[in-house]
Amino acid sequence: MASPADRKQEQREAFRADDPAGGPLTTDQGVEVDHTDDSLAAGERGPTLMEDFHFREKLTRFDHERIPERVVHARGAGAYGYFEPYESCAEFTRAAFLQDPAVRTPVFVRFSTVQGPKGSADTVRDVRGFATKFYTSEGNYDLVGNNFPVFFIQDGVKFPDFVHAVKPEPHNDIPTGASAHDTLWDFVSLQPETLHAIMWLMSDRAIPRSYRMMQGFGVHTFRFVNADGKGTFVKFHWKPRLGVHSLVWDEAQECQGRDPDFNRRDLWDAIEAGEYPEWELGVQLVPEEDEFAFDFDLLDPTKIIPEEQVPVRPIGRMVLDRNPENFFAETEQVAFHTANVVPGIDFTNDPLLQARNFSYLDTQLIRLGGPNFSQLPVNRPVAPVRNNQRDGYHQSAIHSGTNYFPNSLGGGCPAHAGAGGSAYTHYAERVDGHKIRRRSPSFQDHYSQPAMFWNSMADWEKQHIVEAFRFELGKVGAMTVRARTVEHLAKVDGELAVQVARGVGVPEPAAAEAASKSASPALSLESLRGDGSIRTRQIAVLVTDGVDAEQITSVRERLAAEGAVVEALAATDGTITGSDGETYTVDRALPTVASVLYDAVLLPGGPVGTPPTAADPDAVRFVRDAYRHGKPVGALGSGVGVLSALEPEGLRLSTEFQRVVADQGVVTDTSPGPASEEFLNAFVDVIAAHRHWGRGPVRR
Ligand code: HDE
Repeated sequence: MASPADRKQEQREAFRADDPAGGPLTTDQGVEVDHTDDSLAAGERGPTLMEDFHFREKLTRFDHERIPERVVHARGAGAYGYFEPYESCAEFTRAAFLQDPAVRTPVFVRFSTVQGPKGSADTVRDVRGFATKFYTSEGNYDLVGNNFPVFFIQDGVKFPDFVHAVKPEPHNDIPTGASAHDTLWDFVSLQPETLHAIMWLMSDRAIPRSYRMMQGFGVHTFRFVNADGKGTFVKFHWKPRLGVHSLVWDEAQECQGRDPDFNRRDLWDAIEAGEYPEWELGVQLVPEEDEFAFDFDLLDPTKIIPEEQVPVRPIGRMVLDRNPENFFAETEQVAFHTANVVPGIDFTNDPLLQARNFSYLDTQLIRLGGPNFSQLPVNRPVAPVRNNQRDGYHQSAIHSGTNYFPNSLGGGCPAHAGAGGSAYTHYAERVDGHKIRRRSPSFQDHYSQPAMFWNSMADWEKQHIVEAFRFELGKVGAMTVRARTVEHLAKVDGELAVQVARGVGVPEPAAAEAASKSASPALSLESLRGDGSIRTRQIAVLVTDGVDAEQITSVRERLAAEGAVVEALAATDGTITGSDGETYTVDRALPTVASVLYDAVLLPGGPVGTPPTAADPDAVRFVRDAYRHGKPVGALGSGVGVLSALEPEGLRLSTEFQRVVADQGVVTDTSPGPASEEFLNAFVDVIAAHRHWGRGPVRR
């Protein structure tokens, strides 16, 4: 098999084959074009001539540049990388890419939002797609997952209904990228199987800080099959090394305007900077004998297996280390399909999975314009392809020889691989039953797991969920829909329902017990801090002329050593003059950025008694927003004055020299000069914690 480096090179060449750099402009037929600034006309002011084949070709090609966007998951960002297993998984699966820690399998991953069109904003409240194509030696394996472990419906026949309901409303195509509208909530209120995924959607998981900081889940129960043909149920989990972190709703909304590309820019920039995102692949394994050992059905995609019940076993890691060369060729044309499996990985009878196994190939036939899309470089397996499938739109292979089987004229090729060897063998599950159109009774409990999710949340997470329900239902015009949804919430948890009812003006339901008292601590963001590092966090340092240069340098050096990205922001671009008389480069002008684009802010001081940035309304707003969004704030020397001017309620600030105070994620030290070790340690700690909840208001 080609090494990842060879594969990279091969893919690059595949793209460049038609695009040799350096030569003159040509037509698609390779005829050189003298220039492309004027069309051929009959005289200087005369009509354009049909004869101008270059003009016609150029316009025609342009007119046909667009292909249909994905019917869901239209907006995405992708990257290449590799996967390597920690050890052989032969006991459970014969999949070749899960056997040898020395073998790296190339991957392409596409992250996406679901509801919005290709040009919508990144930070909407939505599920995120997390689809991985493994180019294994045995053929392509696609793990087409999401950042939620459960889905909204149990049977794929309802998928068009669900998607119609969540997509913009049909009469006016509003809202873009948002779930806060009548048709979605009408559907939800009539379809309680959606409730578990809805709880996730209302949680902070639906507004990730970064694609690099979210989990991925295969959702369905799949099946591993080992070389002896023994099956084991398996659920797939991706865990990000940097931990799981989210935005707060207010900033997510502001981000939609400040930087609609917030998540994909973050992915791109990190990879360009050599900060390769990394996830651990984990599996929950359930022996076949235990199929009925749970109080839910393993085939029901609206259920999780709590990690406390079946621990997640880490089996390998994935690193994304290369951005695509061309968005359209790779990220847009990549075609995932749940039915792309390799020997050792098989399906279960999850009805949602079975539907997906039909839908993905079907959608690609129209989206990519015919059956030959697997020849596109991003989709092409590294394993050899030999079969009698022929022709069709956009065929780029030149097949020779016979095209049928059996044949003798072609030497009997391609021959059958034969059972038992390296060929894919479908798991010999026994199936029998009557044809019925009815949901299994084992799929009927729609409230226990949403309740478990709710019970597992920290207080601040519960608060955010209540606020999200209030926002979403508050946007729903039909009061009957609001009320019906709250009635369902009452069956999940009485307190949740009461809190939501109060916010959206519907009758409070009678107090009810939680549908389940169980909790799974692994579901809370509190338990998903990752490696606890501050790598790639974006830290803004607000500077102005006269700023204490020693302070900036000491903080910059330490944060950079920890892997954070530090940017100096000033009222205008160019340079500022520090207290030492030296000039320092400004990274960005404040009016071009906003606090929502950073993870933390530092306010250095100036000459004693002068809060240098206090006079700049952009700087004051920046700090106020960072504070309101729970972000770490550091202030040194007279910089502390900017913070105290905001009169933060109940917050303790440093008031005397040489005294570091850390309170609610705000670290202050009024001392002039370089930041002390104590200050730096405390500032790094509060950045690592990401957000700090429960702060009181600040002066507006
Ligand atoms: Fe998808 N889904 N889906 N889906 N899905 C598509 O395929 C579908 C479901 C997911 O980055 C489509 O190529 C059905 C669950 C991702 O290119 C389409 C059902 C999960 C992506 C389709 C589901 C997903 C898609 C649209 C219910 C998480 C983006 C374009 C039976 C486990 C992949 C395309 C990418 C894309 C169908 C439910 C994840 C129409 C019928 C559950 C990440 O084929």
